[in-house]
Amino acid sequence: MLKKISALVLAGVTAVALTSCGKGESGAAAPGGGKTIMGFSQVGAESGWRTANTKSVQEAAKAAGIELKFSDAQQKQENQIKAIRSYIQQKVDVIAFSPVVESGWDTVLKEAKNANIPVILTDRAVDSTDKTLYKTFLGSDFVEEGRKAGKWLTEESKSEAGPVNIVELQGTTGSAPANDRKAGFAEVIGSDPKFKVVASQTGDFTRAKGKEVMEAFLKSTPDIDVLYAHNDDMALGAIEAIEGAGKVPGKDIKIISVDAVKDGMQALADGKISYIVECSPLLGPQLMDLTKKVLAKEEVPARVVTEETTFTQEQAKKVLASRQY
Ligand code: GZL
Repeated sequence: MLKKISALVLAGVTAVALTSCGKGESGAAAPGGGKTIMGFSQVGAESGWRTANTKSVQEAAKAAGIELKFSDAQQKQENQIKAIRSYIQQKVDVIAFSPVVESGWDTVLKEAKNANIPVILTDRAVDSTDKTLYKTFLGSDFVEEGRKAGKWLTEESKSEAGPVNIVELQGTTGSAPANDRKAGFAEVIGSDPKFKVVASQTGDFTRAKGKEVMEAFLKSTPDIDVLYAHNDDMALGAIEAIEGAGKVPGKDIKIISVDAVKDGMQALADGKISYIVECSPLLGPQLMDLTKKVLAKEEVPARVVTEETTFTQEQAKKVLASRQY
């Protein structure tokens, strides 16, 4: 009899140990019964890039055996903060998110830290000076993406005396990609006075807003030579506006874009876009690898930069069929 009771007690202790192994320091049983649970707050579904990024995260979580609690913030910071607080309440094992804008995160990240829940930044950065508020930041170097765009234009325009009139469709106001892609591009073209950014406004990373703002640029700004769009969706919207104004995109107005999503690469292959700087959304597998290391208390780099390239029209024609997104 005694043997039977001790076996049951042992089994009970083992079960509790197994369920609690899915929760960090606090040892509380993981609601998922032992599986690692990630709370993920996504920016929204504003672009082809975002859709591909969401797919990558969801598929990678499944492949890694990580239970994903996913929320779409519809590009609103307050929705992301609510989602993060909800994940803290649910005592998830780890929180990952792509901050829609750079500022305003310290309070909620301190709440996650106080709850012993590690946070991983993916895609976009925050401007918090307290680097202990998150374990690592996985994503592209947006300043470098802007520099690549500027370097291509500088080379492309080297035989032109100028002025080269540029309009710029910025990403979401206050977001890291908008701030940094603008800065990197300006850093490169700023050394040559022939380049004039004659108009610059946010198109919020969406096709519809990109079209609307480009229509306004075409009405108010004579002699546009170049459009620099911070993402393909805004570039594709601008193409509709340019064609609606009776001009030829890629010829009358050269277009430089960022992302290299399928529709953007098709427009590049068709000659409507002139050059695309790649920004890979396929961050899911690396995010899950980093998550496992963080939960195993292994050292992870403070910054993991995504590897990515650039595409000319000729290169786009060659790779279009094999693109993953
Ligand atoms: C960049 C990402 C940006 C994309 C846009 O990493 O945050 O947001 O460039 C997307 O297409 O909307």
